[in-house]
Amino acid sequence: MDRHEMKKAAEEIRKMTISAIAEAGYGHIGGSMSICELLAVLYGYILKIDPSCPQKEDRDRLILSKGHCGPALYAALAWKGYFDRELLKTLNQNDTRLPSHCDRLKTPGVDLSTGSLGQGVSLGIGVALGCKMRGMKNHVYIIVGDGEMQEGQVWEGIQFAAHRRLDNVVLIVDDNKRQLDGWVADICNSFDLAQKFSAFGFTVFHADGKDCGEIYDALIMAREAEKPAAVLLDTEKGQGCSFAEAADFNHYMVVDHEMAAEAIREIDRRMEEELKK
Ligand SMILES: Cc1ncc(C[n+]2csc(CCOP(=O)(O)OP(=O)(O)O)c2C)c(N)n1
Ligand SMILES: [Mg+2]
Repeated sequence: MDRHEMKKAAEEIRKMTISAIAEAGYGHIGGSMSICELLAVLYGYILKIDPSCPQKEDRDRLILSKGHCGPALYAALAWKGYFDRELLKTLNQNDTRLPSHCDRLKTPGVDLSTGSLGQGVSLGIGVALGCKMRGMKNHVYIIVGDGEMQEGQVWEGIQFAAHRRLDNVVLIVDDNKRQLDGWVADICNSFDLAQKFSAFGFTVFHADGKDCGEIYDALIMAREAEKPAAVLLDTEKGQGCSFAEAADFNHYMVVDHEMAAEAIREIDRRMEEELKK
């Protein structure tokens, strides 16, 4: 797998996300930035999907349980060819097909409506059970926030997936250390997520969430595991976007065109350096 190509895709998705949020004027930048590498690997190399047939029955499913990060998912879907990139300019506008939070009835490629934290996990596990019951061989990938892991509903779902040995479930935690208004460890510590997942009957994998190669390897192993799998991604909220990395509060920010242009210039510089390696 070409790591440069994966990184290029991640940076492209990052730039598209920043531009879309700047066009809207504000948005959930922090948690969108921390999943750009993950989305590039999923949409570029892992998901068995067909953008020309978004409803294909036996497709893999991708559920963004942290549905407030819709902007990054839309950028990845546009990058993959589900719709025209121009549509990203309508993010969160009146009557848009790209609302701030994910809506499966509005956006081609969105498998589940999300935004109420916790629900995407239990709904996604229900989808995985349904796929199994129909004898399908696909996988259901669920992206959950580290703050979101505080929701009780998440653990009900995890227990159920383990009980039914749903080996088609891959639950990916975006461990960016921050939730809405502070550090997860200060607000309500999750303690050792790997130990908790193991105790609940999941197989656990780790990856550096900035390293596309590591993400790819972890997802491949998770997909092949004989039990439901969790992938814990070590990320940074705002990652790869200069103004978001620098901000004390980066969950949701006002973003103007100048900020976006500067951040994009930096990404381009970084990519040039990367390609020289
Ligand atoms: C049930 C529920 N409670 C509260 C919120 C408001 N809310 C939106 S995002 C967020 C913080 C989520 O933190 P985390 O899961 O860590 O996501 P990330 O850091 O990736 O943005 C909160 C509290 C919500 N969307 N749903
Ligand atoms: Mg978080």
